Amino acid sequence: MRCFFLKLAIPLSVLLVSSCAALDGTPSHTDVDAWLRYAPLDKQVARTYQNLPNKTLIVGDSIILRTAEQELVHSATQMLGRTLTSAPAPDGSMIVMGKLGEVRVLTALSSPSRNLIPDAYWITTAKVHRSPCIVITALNDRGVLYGVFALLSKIARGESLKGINELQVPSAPIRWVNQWDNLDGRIERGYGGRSIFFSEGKVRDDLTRAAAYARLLASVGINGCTINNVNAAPQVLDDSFIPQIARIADAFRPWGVQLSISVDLSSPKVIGGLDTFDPLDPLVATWWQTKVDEIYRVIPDFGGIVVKADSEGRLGPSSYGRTHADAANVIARALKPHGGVVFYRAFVYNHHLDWHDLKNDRAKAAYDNFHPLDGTFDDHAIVQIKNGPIDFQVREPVSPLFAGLHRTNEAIELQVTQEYTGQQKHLCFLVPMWKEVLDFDMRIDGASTPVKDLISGRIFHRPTGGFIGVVNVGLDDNWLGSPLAMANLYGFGRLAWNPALSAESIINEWTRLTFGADPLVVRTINSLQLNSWSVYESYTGPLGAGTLTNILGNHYEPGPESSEENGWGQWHRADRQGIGMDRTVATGTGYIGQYPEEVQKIYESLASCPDNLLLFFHHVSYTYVLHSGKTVVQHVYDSHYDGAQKAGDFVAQWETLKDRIDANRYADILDRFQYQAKEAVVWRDSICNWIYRLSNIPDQKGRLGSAKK
Ligand code: GCW
Repeated sequence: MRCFFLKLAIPLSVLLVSSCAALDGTPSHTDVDAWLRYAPLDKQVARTYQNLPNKTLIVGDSIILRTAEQELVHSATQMLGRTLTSAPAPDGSMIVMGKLGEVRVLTALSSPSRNLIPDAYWITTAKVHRSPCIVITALNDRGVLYGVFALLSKIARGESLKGINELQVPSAPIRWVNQWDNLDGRIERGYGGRSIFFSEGKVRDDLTRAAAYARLLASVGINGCTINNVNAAPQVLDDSFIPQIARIADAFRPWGVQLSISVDLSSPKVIGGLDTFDPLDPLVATWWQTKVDEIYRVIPDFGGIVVKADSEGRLGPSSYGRTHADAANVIARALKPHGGVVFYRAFVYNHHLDWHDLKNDRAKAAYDNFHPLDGTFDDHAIVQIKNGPIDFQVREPVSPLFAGLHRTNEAIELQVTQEYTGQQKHLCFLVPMWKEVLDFDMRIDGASTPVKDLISGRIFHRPTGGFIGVVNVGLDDNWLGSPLAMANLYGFGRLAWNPALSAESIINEWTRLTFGADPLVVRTINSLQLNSWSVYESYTGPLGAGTLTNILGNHYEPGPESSEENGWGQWHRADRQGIGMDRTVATGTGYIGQYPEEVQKIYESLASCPDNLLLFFHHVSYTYVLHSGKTVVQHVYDSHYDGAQKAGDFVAQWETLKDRIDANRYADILDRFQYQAKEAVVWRDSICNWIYRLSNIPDQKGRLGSAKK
């Protein structure tokens, strides 16, 4: 195989992360390229781009613009089978890239259809010295890079560029990922190998994968990455560590990805030599300011700081009787002069709750802790809120805190790494779930107030806000440990950019980019992905019971009993009479009272509570009849048998793709589906057996033979 783009002046970093594709159309890939494989197009499709200029021109100069041009030259060359080259000056028909003001010096552009904002891009056509050109422009360099990726994505998917005039605006300024990497190289809840950043307490010498990660992130518009675990080691702020982190920022910079770090709130004491970390102590404030200034000296585009405090054993402001706002603000004030932000996580709860007390409820914790502080956080602080009130379960209602902060910036935290949803061993495409969360209408004051517009800051006119994805990619070739799971990372980025996109259109893009245009391949993979969340839910945790996994161990195997009778508060309250948490205002924990009135009404009444969240909100008998007409216990049996059957069917669906995709990926994914099919049966039998033991009510269809012990 001959690597065509070797002839071009491509920097080593780009070469190292790129696949060397055959020009004869033979599919070739490396997993590392994920959806950026840019496979050579079918000759006929390639011909439809014959009018695409062969020359590129950047107007202005910056590292990001140069990256954009190199990406365009090498990727378009690879797909189209003809050489694009960078022109030093205007020269006939070209693809012109640059900031709007600078491009306008070269050519008279019409007005964009909407106002551009930072990171938005506009791809249009114009004449430069009478030659027709494609123009990719934006207010900032990063926007130009995003425009280049958008153009390449269109070509890769065979979309026409005729008369292109497209302006895309991101939904929110914050579109970040978090990595839970430890400095020793392990990753908390990571299923894709060791850290791409750290090894043995140091930043890795070879940061090739960090650069490749930034490229993937930039391709879907993600503009920030927090590199270390929220359970942060204080050493990350050591004077000797900061220059090491700066090397990672250097790897990110060409792709416009801002680096940020998680810190331990007790750092002023633990590594700073002070005898306190009280956020209201002036010495502590000075310590944070000095530390942040030191970081900006070596990382001028540093993004900010993430804080997990007073949660799961982490120290926090409660040590000094201070509030979360006090803790967030001391760091926010240090960051403000540099334009950085602090993300303060709302995942604060007591994990020693008394389970005997039926009024206790972990789900109430975020709202109880943060709602009273609304309006006391600085503008450079953002409260980072997990999508649900518990912890990334397969189904939860949305966190009521999204509606509980009107004078505070907020960001939603979604989990790309499948901690409770099959750990990349089971297929579980999460975009349909995230869509439900983002589209959920909180009905604040009876008005339309969907979560996506609350987090963007649009509803309450907040200066900032947005999206955080906990990703946890690792050194494995396919990043997340499974090729199909990469659709979740792609989907997270696309939704953060535009939450109005449908799950169908997102997966359709991803499949075409990753597997090509064969209609059967596209149809089959799209359908597998789109069905996977509901299938996973049906054989693991239906009716809003939460994932019935082993919460004390690996969060993977079935283990419903592990949730009960301990302080973690993930109770199902399942006994011989019934199952479910009574979270009503009338008789339960009162959690439902944290929602705006119209939403409260829906959940409080059994008549209007949706079946899929019934056990989250209500304690009912096993014979309670659902809206579907089935009893709870029969639904559990049916859903587990149905789900396991569907997971088994995934194998046959995949087998229809034999010889239609490359043999390696075909075989690898087949193995995974075969494994999942077996695991789904283990889940089915385990949960059916459990509910039978509790309820003593047999399956009407007499299927419990294999399950009943
Ligand atoms: O769900 C829990 C995870 C922890 C994680 C924590 C958090 C980083 O099991 O591993 O810790 O959430 O989000 O802080």
